Amino acid sequence: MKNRFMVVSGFLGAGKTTSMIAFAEYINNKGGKAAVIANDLGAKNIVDARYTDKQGCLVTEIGGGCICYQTENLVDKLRRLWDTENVELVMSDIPGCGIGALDHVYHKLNNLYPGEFQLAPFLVITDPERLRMIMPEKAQLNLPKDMVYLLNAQIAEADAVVLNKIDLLNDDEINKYLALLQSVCPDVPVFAVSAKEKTNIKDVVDYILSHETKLKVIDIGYGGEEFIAAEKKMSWYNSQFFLKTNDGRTFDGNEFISAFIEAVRKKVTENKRNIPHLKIFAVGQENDFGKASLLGIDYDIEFDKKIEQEYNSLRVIVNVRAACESVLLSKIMNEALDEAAEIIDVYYQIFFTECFGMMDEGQI
Ligand SMILES: Nc1nc2c(ncn2[C@@H]2O[C@H](COP(=O)(O)OP(=O)(O)O)[C@@H](O)[C@H]2O)c(=O)[nH]1
Ligand SMILES: [Mg+2]
Repeated sequence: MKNRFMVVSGFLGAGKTTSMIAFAEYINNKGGKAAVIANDLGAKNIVDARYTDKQGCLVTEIGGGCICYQTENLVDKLRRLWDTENVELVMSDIPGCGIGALDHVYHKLNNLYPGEFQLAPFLVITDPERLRMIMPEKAQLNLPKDMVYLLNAQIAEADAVVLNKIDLLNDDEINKYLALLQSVCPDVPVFAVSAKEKTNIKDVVDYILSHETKLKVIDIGYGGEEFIAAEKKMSWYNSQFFLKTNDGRTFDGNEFISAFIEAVRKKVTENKRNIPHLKIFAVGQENDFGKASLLGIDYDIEFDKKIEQEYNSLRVIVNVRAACESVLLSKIMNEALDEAAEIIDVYYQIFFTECFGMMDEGQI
């Protein structure tokens, strides 16, 4: 049996990580074994990798850039997973504003390592809320209009498309979105799932385990004007810090997370920018942890898990993908951390922080 590998693409917050966890769980429960690669542009401290691990999935982290540009590293990790862990499917996401992995991962693997990999259908996860940007109503979601190019280009690469988050939709809405996706990509199957509630996961898994990519050759305008316009708007911020009280008193980490996100939201809104995805992971003792997401300034904070206990110290990891210049984003994040720490009455020590624009000068 050849080694099966699948790329999972899709916009920031569409549910790539949640879907990969659901697929892996389904395969593992049936007595198989699946692994997830959490790929990110940040150097380290990837919330998705920590969260996937806490959900009981075998996970490997590939940081420091898209897997599009680390083929040898990717192949090395894949071989190791197959040799030492004997997995039947490895899935990797790509950073959520990324496009081009059909060429830069699938075609490259196929050309450079002929016969070694069985490439499962190139899967694209879509989020109904963001799809509204490309629906006839062309919803304005406070995201730069350049982002529409990314959404369309991502879908164009798909061998199969997943409409995720159907738990948030009624039947009419589901049909409306399915019709839209089918019209945008008429030759590929479209699945409707809820990765969160694990609805229809079997259908997708059965399909990806029994089909291969078509290795389409398409021009999605990679590197072109629209691509640059969209990528230029994006910045990444990652940090890891430690919170502590002065007097040993305990505090509620969930309150800190909320205060921090609200401070970020306020400042991003004032500056007329947006944050398509902010993730916070807080590590308590033993298996206690908290994880929250914000999918834009107009949405509620989503706690995927709340921290169960109060602590007098807490380690926190923050990942932000913003439609904002990196210098401004960095300032906003620093000020928001100060404000939240003051509200909860804790002090903080930062161990790691990075902030960069996708196209910043001087980046290595
Ligand atoms: N309601 C709902 N929320 C979901 C679903 N899948 C993911 N989410 C939420 O959407 C947010 C982003 O999901 P994530 O998997 O991190 O997206 P990614 O950026 O594409 O990897 C998280 O808060 C998830 O809990 C779903 O099927 N239904
Ligand atoms: Mg993710």
